[in-house]
Amino acid sequence: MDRTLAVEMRTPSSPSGRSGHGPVTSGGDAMRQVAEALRQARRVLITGHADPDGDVAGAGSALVCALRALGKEPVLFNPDPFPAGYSHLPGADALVHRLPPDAAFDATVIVDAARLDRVESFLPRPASLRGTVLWVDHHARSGPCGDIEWIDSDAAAMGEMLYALFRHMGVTVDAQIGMGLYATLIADTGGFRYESTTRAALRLAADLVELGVKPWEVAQQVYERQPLERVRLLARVLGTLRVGKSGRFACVTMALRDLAETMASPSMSDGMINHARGIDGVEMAAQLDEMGGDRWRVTLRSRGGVEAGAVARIVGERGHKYGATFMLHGTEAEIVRRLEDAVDQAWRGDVPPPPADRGM
Ligand SMILES: [Mn+2]
Repeated sequence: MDRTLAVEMRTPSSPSGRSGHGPVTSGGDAMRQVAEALRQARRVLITGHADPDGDVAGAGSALVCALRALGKEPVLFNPDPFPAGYSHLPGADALVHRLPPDAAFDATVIVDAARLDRVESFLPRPASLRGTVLWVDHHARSGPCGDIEWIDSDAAAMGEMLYALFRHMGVTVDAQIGMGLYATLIADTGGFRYESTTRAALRLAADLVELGVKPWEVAQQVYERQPLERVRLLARVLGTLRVGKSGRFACVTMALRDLAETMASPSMSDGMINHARGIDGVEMAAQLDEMGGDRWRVTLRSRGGVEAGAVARIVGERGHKYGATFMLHGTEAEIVRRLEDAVDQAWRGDVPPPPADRGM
């Protein structure tokens, strides 16, 4: 597979704010530089985007286990809990939601974060406490994010990158480490269903099974240990299902009182929108989350025929091919109508061009 390994030049505005090592040029050595920085480190902070998904959780689990095996002192941090299905992975019990104000690290590994502003607010301050900042991601990034930036946009999940890293570092990938890696694959390929289910992802899954990972064991943890509150919330959210006249648009709503009355947390609604998208004939699903006042967070999920980004542009927002998330103001009925009209408009191909300066 044609891999793009990008290493960006350090700039004075890099997140650690240090200017210790020389400029890094582009080439295939990003992973080796991450490995070298980890080799030299003792205390390593591991984090990812807030409101973590299974990719962040699985990567955190695997990194904790691998770094412990190397005799390091990893600290796994996120301001928010891991999703319930991913909280029982090996090493995930080490997750902390608070760092001592003076906690200092030799290196900070940031995984799957896509944008620096998704993590910067909770990284240790001053930046010198972070040590060398290692940015490991499969999302394109904008602007400098780390002292060493390793981006592989072909990787289906963090697990693919970490498996290569661990092997390069001579870590024996056992079933413990493998479970976290496998969990990232499940998370980001939707259980080996999405377009991201590449040959490389399936090959890695097979390798991990050979190393002792039990797919049914991981799948049970991820899919079959749901909190009762989540299933109660699902029942309420699905009860709001509406399908547009054309049959191409389906929408569900999560009201604040649904959360209050089921005692569920907002992140538990993750994935519910897929029930709406999964209806035969539906091209675009939306979930409206009530935020209070007249604010609603809109999540769009497409099956690919109508791009979520196109629908987002019609309502003045932005998004990707398969998904978009943005805020809208209005009544629930107004927003549903607006989105339904936008989906029909996008279906006809009547879409404003993307802004030139925004590569999505
Ligand atoms: Mn990911």
